[in-house]
Amino acid sequence: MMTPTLLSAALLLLLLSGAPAADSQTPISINVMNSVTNAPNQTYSTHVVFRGILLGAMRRLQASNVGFSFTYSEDSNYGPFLESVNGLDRCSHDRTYWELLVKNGTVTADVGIGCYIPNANETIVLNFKQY
Ligand code: B12
Repeated sequence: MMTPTLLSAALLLLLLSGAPAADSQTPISINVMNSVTNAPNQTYSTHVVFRGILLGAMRRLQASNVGFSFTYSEDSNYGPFLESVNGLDRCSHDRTYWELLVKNGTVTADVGIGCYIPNANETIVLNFKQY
């Protein structure tokens, strides 16, 4: 049987080798598209921390003053709902919204910006769209 000292040393080794540091950076890109007007796309680079949410990366990007801005409202059931990107607001009257596409734009996310956890080097698409 392992002594308590050996057990602690083994646990420490496991922690040091396997788990990334809490502040490790996972690079991602955010691509802003407009399928209503076909305005030119804008692409930004940012990062999430280990297992961090997309909203964190969007806040970081906004704070870095590279021309990316966004607003969101809080839904009591589903959390943050993306309302505007770079000054362009969704509009109920025009039936427009900001769609969230993940996995390099190939998949419609089944959760919002407050729940989605991007993978390393993934491109996230924020697409202005009509429903
Ligand atoms: C209609 C609908 C929409 C419409 C809402 C506008 C409208 N007026 O029709 C539109 C097309 C805009 C929409 C968008 C999205 N939706 Co939606 N939507 C629904 C749906 C089918 C019905 C909601 C509803 O009308 N409820 C009845 C009304 C009376 O209740 P309500 O609380 O007022 O409803 C509001 C909220 O549900 C909110 N809402 C709708 N979708 C979402 C998504 C998120 C993340 C948030 C925070 C709020 C929210 O808008 C509704 C109208 O104001 C539900 C599924 C369902 N059957 O419930 C999915 C649902 C809520 N949506 C979902 C998702 C994932 C999205 C998107 C993230 C999809 C995407 N990848 O782009 C986006 C939101 C992106 C963003 N901008 O943040 C998921 C949420 C799951 C989760 N745990 O996060 C659901 C449950 C469907 C699913 N995939 O299972 N959606």
